[in-house]
Amino acid sequence: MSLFKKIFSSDKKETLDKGLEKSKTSFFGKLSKAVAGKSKVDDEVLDNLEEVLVTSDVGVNTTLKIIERIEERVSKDKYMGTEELNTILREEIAGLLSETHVGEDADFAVPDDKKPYVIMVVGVNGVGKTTTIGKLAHQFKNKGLKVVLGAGDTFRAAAIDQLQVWADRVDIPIVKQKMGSDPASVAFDTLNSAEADNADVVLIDTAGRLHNKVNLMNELSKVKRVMQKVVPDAPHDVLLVLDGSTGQNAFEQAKQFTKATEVTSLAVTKLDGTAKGGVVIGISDQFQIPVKYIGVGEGIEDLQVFNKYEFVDSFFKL
Ligand SMILES: Nc1nc2c(ncn2[C@@H]2O[C@H](COP(=O)(O)OP(=O)(O)O)[C@@H](O)[C@H]2O)c(=O)[nH]1
Ligand SMILES: [Mg+2]
Repeated sequence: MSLFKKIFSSDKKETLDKGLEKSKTSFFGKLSKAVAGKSKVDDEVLDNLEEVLVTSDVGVNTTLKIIERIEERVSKDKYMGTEELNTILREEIAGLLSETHVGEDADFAVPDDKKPYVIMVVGVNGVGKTTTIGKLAHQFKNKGLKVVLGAGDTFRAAAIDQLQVWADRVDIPIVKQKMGSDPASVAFDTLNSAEADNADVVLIDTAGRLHNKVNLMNELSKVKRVMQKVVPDAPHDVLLVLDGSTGQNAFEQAKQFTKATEVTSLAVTKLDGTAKGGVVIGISDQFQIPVKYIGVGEGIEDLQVFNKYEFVDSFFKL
């Protein structure tokens, strides 16, 4: 418990609690019903718990894993009461979650031995890529980092304009070309400009066309290859953005993108608009890719570094 205390900054906790309001009220309501009138964890409680986890979009595989672990603990500790179930469930879920930042460093940061540090942001249309880039740029800038944006979603004019709006808002440079131009060429220009300006972080937006896996794969590989002409080990991070409110669909997208390119981290957005925040638990367990950021609103401050303790704590708080 003291660990929890240490890593929580109270401001951030408040926004996280608020952002996850829907998820946690729903999860808690269901969990309370699952154990109502029961004094000990028996098969019926476990069945109900299974249903709660599945309907919170934790996913079938991860749910079964959690249930198995709880069963194991129940069989060792024959008279486990329902009030202990909460604590144990929490422990098991926290144990499942992979995470990138631990403890005091749970903050927006990039390794300082890579300059510029290149983040390529991928994901299907509408999941929140551009918004997440804007919010991230804002956080990095606040940390004193020099940030450059690359408008690599050249598919729609509106996509370029939208990134421009964020660049103006955060007051940082953007590199762009006309609609329909080659995304790899935009990425190339962006990296050159970042090197010339001695920038610390580059965020590259991409188009999210998933209609054809081979096309997607080719396009992303080309963007990578061309970037490597400027920065040989770029991209340092391929951040896949998933819309947390789409539940099982987010799992499907994660499956497709991890097949098309090497995804190194995840951002799960729109957790404020869903009662199904459990998707974060299932996705990090199933894909073994760390969830780095979570989006809890449309505003510039509504992005958080994902921290499993805070998340689980928020999820389980009434
Ligand atoms: N409620 C909420 N809306 C979000 C969040 N992230 C993005 N959005 C909204 O989702 C919509 C699509 O976002 P956009 O960044 O354009 O997605 P893109 O097509 O992947 O670039 C916009 O209306 C955003 O304001 C979030 O965390 N919460
Ligand atoms: Mg976009």
